[in-house]
Order: sequence, then structure tokens, then C-alpha cells
Amino acid sequence: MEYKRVLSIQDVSCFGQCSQTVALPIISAMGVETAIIPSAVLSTHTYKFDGFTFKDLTDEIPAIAAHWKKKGVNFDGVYTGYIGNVKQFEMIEGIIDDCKANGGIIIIDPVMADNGIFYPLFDQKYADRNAEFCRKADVILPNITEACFLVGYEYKTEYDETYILGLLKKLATLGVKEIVLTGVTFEKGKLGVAVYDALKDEVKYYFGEHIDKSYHGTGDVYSATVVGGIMKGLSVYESAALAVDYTVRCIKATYNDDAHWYGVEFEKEIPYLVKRLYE
Ligand code: PXL
Repeated sequence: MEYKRVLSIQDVSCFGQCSQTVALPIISAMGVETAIIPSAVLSTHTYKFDGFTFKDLTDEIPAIAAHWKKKGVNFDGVYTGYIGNVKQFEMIEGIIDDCKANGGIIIIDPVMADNGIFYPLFDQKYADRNAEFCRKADVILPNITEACFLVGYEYKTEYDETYILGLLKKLATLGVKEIVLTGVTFEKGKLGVAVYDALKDEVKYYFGEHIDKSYHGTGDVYSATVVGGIMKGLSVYESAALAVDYTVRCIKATYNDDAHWYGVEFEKEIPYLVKRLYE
């Protein structure tokens, strides 16, 4: 099923290529109308930058929501990423109740952690509320660290398929239909995702080249592409696979540009992404 209009709720990091500043161009380029709510405005992302500014926009959210409700604005999809603080979850749950069109889809990327640790500003209390929030989702897109923190599963850097399947099944107890678990690797040189269909109890994997440099914001590039794919009517698995291929290309496009250490040059590969969509 093809959906028309998506709402992206996450912060605006004014510089640094993550969250809204990648979601908006990527999903729009995929041909999907994209509205936004900025959960906060930061001068940069909080990773590898110090001294960043942070303007919390929590107080603005109910006013935006009330205006939209009055005007009958609705969305075929709601996608959430980095959420500035715990209070916003309840507000967003209200927006989903008021503004999700019939048959609309909720996609949650529970952005809060990576490599076994929380990002600055987040803790386990935040993760517990985020897990509650994820119960609203049709599809969630956590990395392994986020998945472990959501459901209290032991975080490991070395694991096998049994470990991944155990984690997916535990995540499925949140009541979501499909899970795209990112950052999965079983073999040197290959990195990808596990896509779990909870109704069918079926897991499928998709891997791409594991490049020996990591960049901030690739999780957001990845998730935005999955959201665009689903909105265009691809299956969750097809969207997840397309997003792996695109993200790998974005990293490669940035690899030799040493001055570009803060994010990926995703713009260069947008023609590839659009071409793949219509293949
Ligand atoms: O890419 C995730 C993200 C989004 N927004 C902000 C962040 C981060 C990760 O650190 O700091 C502000």
C-alpha cells in the first residue's frame, strides 16, 4: 500500500547532518510529502561536538497539535526519531491519536544510544518510557544497543543468531508488528539488519559491505530511507534492504573527504536512491 503524507518528529540539529536535516530531504526526494515537528533545536548534534546549544521545544508541541486538530490535518504515516525529553512522549502519543489517518502507519526509531552506551542527555528512565512509547508503533527501527536498553536484554558485541532471535522476540513483546534491528554482523566485512515479522515469527537478514569508518547520522539516513520506502509501498524488508544499500553508498561517498567527519554526504547518492525506487 502506498501512503501519501508523513510526519517526521525529531530534533533539528542545525549543523551536522542528522535527524530532520536528513529525514526531510531524503523522504521528500523519495516522493513523499513530509511535514515536521522539531522536538528541539540544537546548534549541532551532541556527538563529537561540545558546547552545543539546545532549545527544548516541548512547550510548542501542544500548540502545533491543537492547531492541526482544529484544521483537520492528518498523516498517513508518523515517524519519530530523537525525542528531546521524556515529557514529549505523551504529547506525541496524543498527536498520533488525533492526526493519524485511518490505516496510517507508525514507525518509531527509538534513538537514544549506540555502542553499548546512551547518548548524552539520556538514561534508563528515558529508555523505559521510550519502550512504553514503542507499544504504539507498527514498525520499530532500533540498533542493538537501543533494543537491549528497551527490553532489558544483555548487550553483547559478539553474538550469534540465537542471541539476535532472542532479542527480536523480546522486542516483539512490545506488541509491534515488524522490527528492523540495525547494526547486525555475523561475519567480518558484512554489516546489516535483521527484519522480524512478529505475526509470522519470521526473521530475514540483509547485509551490505562493512566499511571501516563510522559516521554520525547514518542511523538517521538509514531510518529515513526505510520510512520513505514503506511510504512508497515497499515491504518493510524491501525498504530495510534498500536503506542498507543507500547508507553504504553514502558512507563510501564521504570516505575520502577528511574534512567531512561530522556526517555523511547523503546528497551525492540521492539520484541512486531515486533510481532504485523506480526500478
Ligand atoms: O543521530 C541521532 C541524533 C539526533 N539528534 C541529536 C543527536 C543524535 C545523536 O547523538 O545528538 C541532537
